[in-house]
Amino acid sequence: MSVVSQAPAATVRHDWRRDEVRALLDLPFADLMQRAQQAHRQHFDANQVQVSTLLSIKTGGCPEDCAYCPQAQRYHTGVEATKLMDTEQVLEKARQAKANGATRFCMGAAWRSPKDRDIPKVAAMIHGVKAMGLETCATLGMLSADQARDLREAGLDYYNHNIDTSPEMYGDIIHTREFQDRLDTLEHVRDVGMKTCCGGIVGMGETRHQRADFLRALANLPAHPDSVPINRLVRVEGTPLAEQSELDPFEFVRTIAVARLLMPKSMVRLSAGRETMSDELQALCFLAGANSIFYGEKLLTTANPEADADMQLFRRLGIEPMPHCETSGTVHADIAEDSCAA
Ligand code: SAM
Ligand code: DTB
Ligand code: SF4
Repeated sequence: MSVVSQAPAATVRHDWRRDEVRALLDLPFADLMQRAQQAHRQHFDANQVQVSTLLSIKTGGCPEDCAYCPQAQRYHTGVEATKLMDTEQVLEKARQAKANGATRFCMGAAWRSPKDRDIPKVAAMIHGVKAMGLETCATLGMLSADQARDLREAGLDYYNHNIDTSPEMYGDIIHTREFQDRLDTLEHVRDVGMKTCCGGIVGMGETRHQRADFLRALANLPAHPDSVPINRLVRVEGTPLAEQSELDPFEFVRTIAVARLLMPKSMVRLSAGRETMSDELQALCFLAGANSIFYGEKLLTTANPEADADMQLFRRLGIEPMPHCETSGTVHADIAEDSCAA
């Protein structure tokens, strides 16, 4: 208790110790939820959730060995490898996403890193999506400094690149690139002024201590990620983690709550894994400070809840989609709506 009370939890810090984070994860559930709510309401309207749509612009056939991933070529998951989509097809999907109320469009590719020749094609997609008034996000694997600059110049707002798990556990999950490679890509992204989207996966067999270390690693990055996707492992047949036992749902909620406390101004995304969550569990995640979701029936290759089900859940909980000018965490709900160009 003493470790927790010494640290005002909702301040923006980059020097979290593992025992402090662990102490937050260990709080009685009601105390943790109350603190997370308080931090959430300090920076956001607790009744607004940001809506992103995800599109796989290049699926499967990935040379990497991420133990959770249905798109790794070496696992037999039934995912068919495709080529990079045509720009016009991508733009059509973005138009649909916008018509359905998304404010951010995230394009994902199953690459270790993009080839330089891919960059102009992706740049054209980004340019077109941005021109529709959507926020743009991409997740294409590792980036060089030059690639990050080119994507920024094409109008990319966010780059998603996850640390995925704690530094300690990383080597058990991925062998084809290092934790440091991830940090390097994040640095290239920050250096060109793009916003970072960085989080990871829980439920891969980690201990609570390792979850604390995963959260600590995120919060101690040189800048807090603007968006923090917290994915619950989707157990896909054929991957090494297919038989992993399910994480206690309250542990998942605790992870969200501590992410909210450590990174109070960031968007915390209740990301993969919602398809198998009850409405009640998702509501608890929103109460814990999650304020973003992926909307639309598919993530990259796995299922997401039906759009109608999400809209119904929003209605039942009195949640409104967040206009995109409020996603930085610095614009409080009290600020007049007319200052928002969304
Ligand atoms: N290939 C790029 C990379 O790995 O950086 C981008 C796409 S990759 C699919 C994006 C993220 O999706 C991963 O970092 C991981 O966090 C998440 N992800 C992949 N498979 C998942 C699964 N089965 N369950 C939960 N999250 C998953
Ligand atoms: C993130 O952290 N989660 C999203 C997004 N970033 C790209 C991807 C989830 C993928 C889940 C497995 C699949 O659908 O293939
Ligand atoms: Fe490839 Fe990304 Fe999947 Fe890893 S997570 S196997 S890099 S698509």
